[in-house]
Amino acid sequence: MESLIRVFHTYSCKEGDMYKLSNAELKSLLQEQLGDFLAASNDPMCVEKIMNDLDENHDGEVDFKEFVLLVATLTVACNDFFEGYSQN
Ligand SMILES: [Ca+2]
Ligand SMILES: [Ca+2]
Repeated sequence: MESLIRVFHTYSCKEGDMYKLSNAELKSLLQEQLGDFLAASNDPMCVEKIMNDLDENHDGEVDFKEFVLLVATLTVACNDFFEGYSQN
């Protein structure tokens, strides 16, 4: 859980609200942390879809609570990837 917070904050503090991921921040988080997953999904709209799905309160940004939902979803979809990631 702690490493999740660290990853989230690394990206969330780049611009705007320090505790929320903007579209651009989310995109670089996904591309840098989940590049293999996105490549495997073979869907150029993937990031936008994820963003829309995640932004529960429709403020255009993803807060930590919303981010945790993403991780839960992706963990189910891609369990092996996250098991490998957490060991690094
Ligand atoms: Ca931000
Ligand atoms: Ca939101």
